[in-house]
Parts: sequence; C-alpha cells; structure tokens
Amino acid sequence: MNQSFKILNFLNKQLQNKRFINCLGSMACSRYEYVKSYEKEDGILPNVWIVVRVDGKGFHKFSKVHDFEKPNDEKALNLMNNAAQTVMEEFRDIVLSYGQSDEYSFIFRKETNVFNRRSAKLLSYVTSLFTSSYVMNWPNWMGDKKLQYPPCFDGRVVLYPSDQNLRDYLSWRQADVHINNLYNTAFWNLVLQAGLTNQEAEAELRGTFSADKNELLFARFGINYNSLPAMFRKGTILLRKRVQVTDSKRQLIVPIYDDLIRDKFWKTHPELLGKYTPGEYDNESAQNDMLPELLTRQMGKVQIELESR
Ligand SMILES: Nc1nc2c(ncn2[C@@H]2O[C@H](COP(=O)(O)OP(=O)(O)OP(=O)(O)O)[C@@H](O)[C@H]2O)c(=O)[nH]1
Ligand SMILES: [Mg+2]
Repeated sequence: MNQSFKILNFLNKQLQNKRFINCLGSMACSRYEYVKSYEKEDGILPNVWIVVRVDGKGFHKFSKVHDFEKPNDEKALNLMNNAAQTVMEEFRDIVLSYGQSDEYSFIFRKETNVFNRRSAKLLSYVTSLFTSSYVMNWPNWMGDKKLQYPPCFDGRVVLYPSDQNLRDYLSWRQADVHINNLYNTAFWNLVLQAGLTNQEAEAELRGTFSADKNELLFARFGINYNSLPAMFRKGTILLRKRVQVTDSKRQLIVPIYDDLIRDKFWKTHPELLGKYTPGEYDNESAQNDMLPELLTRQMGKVQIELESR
C-alpha cells in the first residue's frame, strides 16, 4: 500500500467514525449512515415551469414489430394519450400535457410543491407511471395484437422561467408534428399507394416545401391534407376540465386537437397561465359533434360509478 493511499484510508475512517459519533448524539443509526450525505440535492428552483418529456426508446423498431399503421396509428396514439391521462390523474399539478408520435410533455404549474420539487423523483415517477400505464392499457386499445417485448421511455426535465418560454417550447413541439406529419403522409402515400421504393419516395420529396407536399398529396392522391384527422396534424393536448356527465360535473382529462401556437388557444383556456383551477368543458361544441373516445371511456366509468350508488 503506498503512502498516499494509507493517508486517504485513514482520513476516510476518521470521517466514518465522526459520522457515527454525531449520529449517536441524536438517535441510533449505523456507521454506514454517512453515505447518505453523498446523495445530491436536486431541488428545482422555485417559480419556474417544469416540463417533463418522455420519449419512446427505439420506437422506429417498436412500431415496425407491432405493425403500426403508417404514418399514423390511431389506436397506438390513443394508447399514448391514455398513458398520459394516467399520469395527469396521479399528478394534479400538471396543467397541460402534449403528445405526438412516441413522445409526451407534461407541464407542471410553476407553484407546484410535489415531492418538494425534487427533480429525480418527479422524472422517475412520471416516466415509470407512463410506461406501466402504456403496458397495462395495451389490450384496451390494441385488441388482439400481442405486446412482443417491454417498451421503454426515456425522460428529461426542462425548466422554463417565463410564460413565453413555455409557449415557445410547446409551439416548437407542435411545429415538429406539422413538419414530420406532412412529410410522412406524402412519403407513405408515394410508397404504399404509388408503389415507389423508400429511396425513390425520399428522392421525390427531397428539397420540397410544405406547399409542394400539399399539392402532391392533392394532385396525385386526392388528399386534402387539412381534412386529415386533427390528432395526426396537430398532436394531442390534454387538459383537466369539468365535464357534464348525466346530471353531475366531474373533473376529467379532455383531449383537444387545437393549434396551440396561436393566441386564441391561450385565451380560450385562460386558467393555464392564470390562477389555475380547471376550466369548463363544453360537451355541446366538441369537434365534429363527436366526443373523443379517450373522454367517452372516462365518462362511461363515471356513469357506471353513479349508477352503482
Ligand atoms: N408507423 C408508425 N410509426 C410511428 C408512429 N408513431 C411513432 N412511430 C415511430 O416512432 C418513431 C419516433 O421517432 P424517434 O423518437 O425520433 O425515433 P426512435 O426510434 O424512437 O429513436 P429514439 O427516441 O432515439 O430511441 C417514428 O420515427 C416512427 O418510426 C405511428 O403512429 N405509426
Ligand atoms: Mg423515440
């Protein structure tokens, strides 16, 4: 053993003994207790928006193995929405969630004190609950299609100090949906309808602008891009709203397929940036007079609960 190692070893022992003595002064604890002090404080600053974003690992492969419809699998997207709904039901300080493709962002209100704002706790709970709900609800959306292997999601915490930063973050994610979905819709129509190879479709779309892809879809496939389902074009916004179910009102998680880049969205839902209390949901004016399935399933559960009283 060389001299410096001996010294280090000695100092370490002294430190451990000191911890042990300190501990005896207050309450019984083991000489190993000192290792707790190696844990890093990870409290998030007060008064900032906390965004937790989860993203499927290797979903390019996962979607292939599970034969997801291209470019959008409605059921698989609803399964993502259902997993996010579970997370929102558990964490009542999430004011808005936004999902597209294999990712979901959860927005915690600035004042939240959940887990004393400890970053690792928040991130790991949200990510693991999202994943377990995704697996648990798989049969409810995917029918007989068997889950072939356990999916997993990565997660990150991002902090935004101003309302404008938060809006820009969400606008960034929604702009991403638009760019990707328009490209993917054109690409998969060229491959699946026109019979091009992947390489040929890629070459055909190289250097094209949005207007060109819109025109291509309309001219060659008779598709008006704007009439495709809003969930595919805009992603899913989940909000907590008070919903009329038979003769009572319940707080439910409501999917909305709207343009959150525009001011109108934030004016329609003033609770989000204001003093947060869930807003009212207007069942009557739901898009296309059809309530989304994610919501009707929740309403069905409430109805059963009311009837069994
Ligand atoms: N066919 C189909 N594929 C989807 C759908 N939603 C997501 N995907 C696939 O999931 C991928 C998500 O993109 P990424 O997150 O960048 O890719 P990834 O393979 O998950 O890679 P990492 O996130 O880096 O692990 C897309 O590129 C698609 O391949 C869908 O509704 N239908
Ligand atoms: Mg992914």
